[in-house]
Amino acid sequence: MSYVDEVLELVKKKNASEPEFLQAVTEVLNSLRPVVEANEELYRKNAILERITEPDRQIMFRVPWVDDKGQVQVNRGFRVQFNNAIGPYKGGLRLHPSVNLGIIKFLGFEQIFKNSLTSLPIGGGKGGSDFDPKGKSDREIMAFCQSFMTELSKYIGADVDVPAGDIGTGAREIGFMFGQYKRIRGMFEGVLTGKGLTYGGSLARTEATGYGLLYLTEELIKCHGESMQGKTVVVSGAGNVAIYAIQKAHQMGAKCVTCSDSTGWIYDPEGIDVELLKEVKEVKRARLTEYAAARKSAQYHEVSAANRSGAGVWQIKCDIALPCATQNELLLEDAKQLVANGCKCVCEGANMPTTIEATKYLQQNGVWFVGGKAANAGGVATSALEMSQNSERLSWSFEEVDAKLQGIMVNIYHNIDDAAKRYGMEGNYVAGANIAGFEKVVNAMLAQGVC
Ligand code: NDP
Ligand code: 2IT
Repeated sequence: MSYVDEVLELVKKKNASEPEFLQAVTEVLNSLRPVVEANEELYRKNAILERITEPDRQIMFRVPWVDDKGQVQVNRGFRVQFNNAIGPYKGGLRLHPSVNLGIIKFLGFEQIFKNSLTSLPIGGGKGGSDFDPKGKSDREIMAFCQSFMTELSKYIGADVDVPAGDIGTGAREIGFMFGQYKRIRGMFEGVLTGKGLTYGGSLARTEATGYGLLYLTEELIKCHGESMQGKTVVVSGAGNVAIYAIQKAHQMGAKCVTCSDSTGWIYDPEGIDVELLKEVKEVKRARLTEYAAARKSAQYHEVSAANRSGAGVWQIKCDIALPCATQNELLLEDAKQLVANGCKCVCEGANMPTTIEATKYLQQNGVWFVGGKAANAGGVATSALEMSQNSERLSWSFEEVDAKLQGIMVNIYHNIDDAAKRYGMEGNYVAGANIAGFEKVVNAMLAQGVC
């Protein structure tokens, strides 16, 4: 049996109850086959694949907090520190009722390769909780965040592990967590990124994931002789990544006609009104029904058993599709619909939004497909720029950070393109990203001995 197959068997046996983690490992290891075959003896002897698929540590803890009625609530907190071969653990905190250990492990595993691709010195980690921020008062959010950080603070630090935002964790939550870290540890340091601008946050971090997604997408289609001007784009999600992806796409002359949340989706043939979307989602924290109510051209579709969340947006004819909500939201049937409608390009703003079968179908049908590890790396890259600014106790201008972000994303596109070509898989950007991300981490692991 090949080394890849042996380790895949082992990982399946050891993590049988974690489907998302197994999906992420299967996708990565399968695409690494040519690299592993070329170095089989060395990697086997050093158990590289066994080590890279086993987190350094997995921390799980109780998060008790008191709700507005005086009732004690208990959630489960997680931090998975996956690999720090090339830098301190780095990755977001997800607050969503679906969170479990397997989901945090899949995200932490992906983060190793994504962070490596940024070319910046950051290792892979992820955390979060099954806490649901929806419908909670600001006081309840603060109570949860303070309790969560009371435990998490024991395991993180500016040179150890630097968490950030993800689904359900934005500037408000990072602020509450930062305040609690400061109280407990008695120090002001860059232990979290995505901070507010008055206390060490970086300009352009809020926009970075969505903007970065578009910088990479633009480079990709430019290298295929096309431009963003006049392109029709469908986007899923209506959160941090989706909002700034839509904004940048519009700045580039494209038109985004959809967005979605967990209860419905919008088709707006005149183009999504980003300012209205920001008001509904960032300020009011409301549902997309409010967007539809305020805009004549918008058609709202409620999610139902027959119309799963996000699915509707893939039915709309487009040139480019950008899934920006959550994992496994673009299935094989959606991929077929996109191809039938003439979609040329899919770039993932979310982490693993496209299933393995859907990815294969898109690639086999000539769609330029870039996975989240490369396409959404602009968020964590800008987090690393925030860490640099914190270390030198300076803040850079918006233009400076944005220009660095753009340079990083263009560079990522060319690195993954080159890596795919080096192994005879031209145009397979999934393999290219996994190979380019893996090579740097493995070199560092080999240099550091058995650890
Ligand atoms: P937000 O919480 O800001 O927004 C998430 C959006 O997706 C919301 O519109 C939400 O709907 C929708 N959504 C979330 N979960 C589900 C679900 N299970 N079913 C249907 N819809 C859902 O998160 P982000 O925009 O930050 O994150 C989106 C994706 O991008 C995630 O995969 C995340 O891991 C990834 N990512 C985020 C980065 C960042 O910097 N923030 C960086 C790189 C990747 P609703 O409004 O109803 O909650
Ligand atoms: O998935 C991701 O890359 C993020 N949620 C951002 C992580 C970070 O540390 O900025």
